[in-house]
Amino acid sequence: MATPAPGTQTHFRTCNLCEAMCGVRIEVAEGRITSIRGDEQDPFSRGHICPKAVALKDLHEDPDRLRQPMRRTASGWEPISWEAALDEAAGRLHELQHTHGRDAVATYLGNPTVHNHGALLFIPQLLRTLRTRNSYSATSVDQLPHLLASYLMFGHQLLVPIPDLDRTGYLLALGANPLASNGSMMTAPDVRERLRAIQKRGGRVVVVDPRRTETAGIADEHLFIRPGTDALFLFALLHELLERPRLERLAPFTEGLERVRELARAFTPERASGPTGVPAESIRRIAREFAEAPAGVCYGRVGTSTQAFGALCQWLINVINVVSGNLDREGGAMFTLPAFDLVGGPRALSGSRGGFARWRSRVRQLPEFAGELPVAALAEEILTEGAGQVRGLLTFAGNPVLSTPNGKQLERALGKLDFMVSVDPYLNETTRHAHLILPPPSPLERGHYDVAFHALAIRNTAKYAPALFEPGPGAMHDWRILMELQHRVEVLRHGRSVRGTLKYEALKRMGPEGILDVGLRAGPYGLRARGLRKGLGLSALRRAPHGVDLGPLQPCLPGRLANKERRIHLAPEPLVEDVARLRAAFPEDAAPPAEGELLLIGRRHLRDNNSWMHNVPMLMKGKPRCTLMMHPEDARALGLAEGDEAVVTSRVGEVSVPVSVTDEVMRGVVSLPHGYGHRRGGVRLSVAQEHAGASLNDLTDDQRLDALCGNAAFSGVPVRVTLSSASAGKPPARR
Ligand SMILES: Nc1nc2c(c(=O)[nH]1)N[C@H]1C(S)=C(S)[C@@H](COP(=O)(O)OP(=O)(O)OC[C@H]3O[C@@H](n4cnc5c(=O)[nH]c(N)nc54)[C@H](O)[C@@H]3O)O[C@H]1N2
Ligand SMILES: Nc1nc2c(c(=O)[nH]1)N[C@H]1C(S)=C(S)[C@@H](COP(=O)(O)OP(=O)(O)OC[C@H]3O[C@@H](n4cnc5c(=O)[nH]c(N)nc54)[C@H](O)[C@@H]3O)O[C@H]1N2
Ligand code: SF4
Ligand SMILES: [Mo]
Repeated sequence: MATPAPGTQTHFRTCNLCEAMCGVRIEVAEGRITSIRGDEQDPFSRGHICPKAVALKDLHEDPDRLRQPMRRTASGWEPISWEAALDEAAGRLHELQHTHGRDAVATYLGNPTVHNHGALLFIPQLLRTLRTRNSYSATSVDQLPHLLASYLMFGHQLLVPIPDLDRTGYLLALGANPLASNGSMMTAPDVRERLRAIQKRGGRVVVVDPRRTETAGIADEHLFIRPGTDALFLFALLHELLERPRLERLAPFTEGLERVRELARAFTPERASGPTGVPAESIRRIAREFAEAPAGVCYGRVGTSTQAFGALCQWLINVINVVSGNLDREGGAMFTLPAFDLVGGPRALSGSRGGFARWRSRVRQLPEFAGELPVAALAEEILTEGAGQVRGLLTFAGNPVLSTPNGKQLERALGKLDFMVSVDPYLNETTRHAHLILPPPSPLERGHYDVAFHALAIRNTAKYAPALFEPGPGAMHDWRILMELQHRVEVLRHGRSVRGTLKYEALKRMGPEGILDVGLRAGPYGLRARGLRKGLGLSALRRAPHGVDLGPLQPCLPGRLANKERRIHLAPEPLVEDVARLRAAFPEDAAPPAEGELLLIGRRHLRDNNSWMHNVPMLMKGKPRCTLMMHPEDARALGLAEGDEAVVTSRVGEVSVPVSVTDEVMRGVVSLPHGYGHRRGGVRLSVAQEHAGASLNDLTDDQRLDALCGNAAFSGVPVRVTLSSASAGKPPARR
């Protein structure tokens, strides 16, 4: 390791940009970052980082990043004071709720919320105060099916089984591309090396994906699957595994095996093979290999979640892990025991267990989950008049115009709101519709602890990093913004009270670090486990700047099951009932897919991060990434060649993008990344606008959902593709 130059300070942190929790080593000289590297002493990430880590510097220094509250006026955006901004925001939200009822104000929480312990710990109070049924988040364009399956089967939405990657002998991965995403609901820094290690141990990695992804590229086997048909594949696999179920130690506390057996009976590999495109022999062989592996794990992520049968997929994946004896066993799918425990900790610090369909959305009757409605309903709740119509919106760390289905419609809806406030560091496609933008400081100006991702990691670890820089004099942290809004609304509603003031002052003094400390001390490695002096708290973490390793995941069932009866429910009623919908969607005598029909899927690139990191120049170098991948035979049939501009049309919209011809995607499937589409007026993202691309979510459909839980069904949107008039007429070679 090179010795830093004199005057240089070295800081150790966790990168907060994706779920991998890589340790970074940041050198600072004279207040400026001079280098960002992997922290080789981090016991979990062992020095690994990806190209996005260096963006921590660019984000911190980005001149487009807002540094004070902004107010939209007839003549443009004007800076205003925090006091005035918070008063106005709280005042308008309160007024709308007072006049039109609680549900007139909606909230939307985006992905970075989960990477920010201050936000995570302070959001619940604001939501409890607003108490609107119109509460939305990125959950319903992402992992809602996982949470629903965990809630129904294990009693807690956050009791999510995690692949025990470092000890497994067989990884069957569906709809996940961890080599690009760095792993999701499977925090595993340096996932490439960890997958290689499975192979070195003599194990196998099998990838099921409509695209031969980067992960498929290093796997032992890749199977193409038609988008949206994974539930059939999984049922067929289950059908085979049920010939010799091995529940072993799970048997005494597992219910519903017979019910599952009845349901799976009809789903033979032959039945699945037509619609999925996976040969029946392959399904049988994989079932055999999986059953015979010393320990194996089936894992499905975004591709199996954001589809019409997403909840069935996540349920079936859990069932497969149970009946093969792989749940809660080394090398299988295991549960974490994080230091800040949202599942088994004290109630005041716990995440909600969940809750399903206790109410429904006003317009389309979509079900609630854990207090939230599916975000695909947000636009219609704003646009449809009547009692309970949404008139005000708070967005927090989200860009739903680019990240939720039918973004164009949502954009139209945002323009109709009486009031909108966004807590966000950027003036982007969503926040430009706000009346007020309240920007937090950069991530390097706050402490960091991964409350969420330690709970989803393949190993129990804990790590805290203090702020690297002091926030500027006029800065206000996310948690503080949330708290100030909450307090102001409370005071407007009920007047000042001694109790309210004391609570406000106490929380302000504690801050997120104070709550974190209490949560750690109350947690499984805290006071109870190790006593006052040795118990893990914030001070112990401060003394361990590279993080603390708490060991591999441990079997913990039935004790950790969170339902009253402490049982695994293999056949929860809502999921069992939904199987009829699967049967109806794929009748046995179904006609083969129509010639010329193309199904659109998404993709992620290592250098992107959803919609919000396209303003980092370094990450945008090289060939444009927002291209439509298309199989050579489909391209030929449509008269399209590499680089042609194609017009892609779906039920809801149309975009124009360059074609990239590749047999990486299966025939009949086209792929476009999400998070692009920055060429909209009024945004302040100078670099992103030069690499604007088109938004995938101008094509995805707010009416295509997983009908059971309302999660967006992004996978397999039917589209038409034609040569754009701009490209037509030019010979392919020179187009
Ligand atoms: N078609 C299609 N659509 C998808 C997906 C897909 O695979 N296909 N993926 C979906 C998934 S998995 C997700 S999670 C969603 C993400 O959806 P969103 O969360 O709505 O979108 P992001 O692009 O992550 O936007 C994050 C926003 O947070 C802001 N931000 C960044 N850091 C902070 C911070 O510290 N504090 C605050 N207050 N704001 C911050 C950024 O400026 C940006 O505006 O997109 C979904 N959309
Ligand atoms: N570089 C980068 N990293 C990220 C993000 C990012 O935007 N960029 N986003 C972060 C977020 S918010 C999340 S949630 C995670 C997501 O992490 P992953 O789930 O690993 O994300 P993807 O790379 O989108 O992988 C989804 C895969 O599903 C495939 N797929 C699409 N439809 C289907 C289908 O019907 N069936 C099957 N079997 N496969 C299908 C796609 O081809 C794709 O390869 O990544 C996180 N990490
Ligand atoms: S993999 Fe994720 S956590 Fe690691 S450096 Fe890259 S963005 Fe950061
Ligand atoms: Mo996500």
